[in-house]
Amino acid sequence: MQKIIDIRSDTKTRPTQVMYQAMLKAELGDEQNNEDPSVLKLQEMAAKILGKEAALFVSSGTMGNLVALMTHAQPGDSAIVESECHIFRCEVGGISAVAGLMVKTVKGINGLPDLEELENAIIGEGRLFPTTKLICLENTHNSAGGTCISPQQMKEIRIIADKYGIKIHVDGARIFNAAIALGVEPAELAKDADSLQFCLSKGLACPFGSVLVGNKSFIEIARKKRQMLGGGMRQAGVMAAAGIVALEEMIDRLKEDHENAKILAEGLTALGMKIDMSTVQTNMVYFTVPEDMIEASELVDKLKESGVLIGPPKGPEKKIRVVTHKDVSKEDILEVIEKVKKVVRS
Ligand code: TLP
Repeated sequence: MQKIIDIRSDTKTRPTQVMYQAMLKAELGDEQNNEDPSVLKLQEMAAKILGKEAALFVSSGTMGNLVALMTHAQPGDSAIVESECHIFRCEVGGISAVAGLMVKTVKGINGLPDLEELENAIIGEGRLFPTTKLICLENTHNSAGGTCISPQQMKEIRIIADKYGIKIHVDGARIFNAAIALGVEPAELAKDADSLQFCLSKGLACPFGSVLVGNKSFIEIARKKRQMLGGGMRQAGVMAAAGIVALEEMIDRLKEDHENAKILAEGLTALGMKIDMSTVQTNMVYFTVPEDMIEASELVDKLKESGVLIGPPKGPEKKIRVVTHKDVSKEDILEVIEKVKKVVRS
């Protein structure tokens, strides 16, 4: 069988053997009744790592974000989001359709909203107004290239939020990538947020789940919102067990993914691909194929034939995303570069 190198996303990662063993042996209970010891342990660990009082295990990043939106704000309120963020672009409009929020978008640079524009977008109290109750940030920022928001930048946004009594939610699907890249504790990145969700199912290699963290009263309401969405679980410790392994063993190794992304970005640049290297901060590389080289979709198809799966070209620039993760080694990355070379030079 042909070897496949799948770098379309870090969501493609498979559980480790240690995870499978932990899942087999997990202590279980009725999660909806708060009786699953493995889920309780995962939540406790997650809250501690992110420096928050409490946590809630949820099925996905999308569910974690939606529950947070519904907990912080009421239908008819508004939320400010960076214009290219996942919540706005890739969560089926749940922010409006389910949470009932008006959305104001603010342009970002490397995923960080412009502070002046952010402040100008705030809608105050008033009988006629959809008052701004929430600012949503994304760290790392997926479509900006896996770019990081630093603790200092978080602080600057906190100052604006506090001036108007607004909450901050972080879509921290890849918050541990940000922490590793910035060389800070994950809690430093969560300190100025009221809530944060991170995904276990991306670079951390779990088959399932995200965790939402915040203070006790926030998590209490979030638990009820999760129930409303049908997200209350039963013997979810089977999945939480993998999450516990992820938090214990899978965070530090993310630096390998970042190193591999750099190698890949440099290799692709040397072949003539256009890459903004300033955005290659974590495990993602976005590149554009020069028009006179090969059609972007043809490159994707030809690589697929040779066993390399990369993201489809997107947008007017036909940008292609590749994401490094634990199931691709440095050797695999070098093989990818060689295969791209073969395609573009043939
Ligand atoms: N991102 C996925 C999907 O868009 C396909 C990917 O491959 O990158 N926030 C961010 C920043 C994300 O990147 C994602 C998923 C989510 C939230 C949603 O997480 P899930 O898929 O668990 O609902």
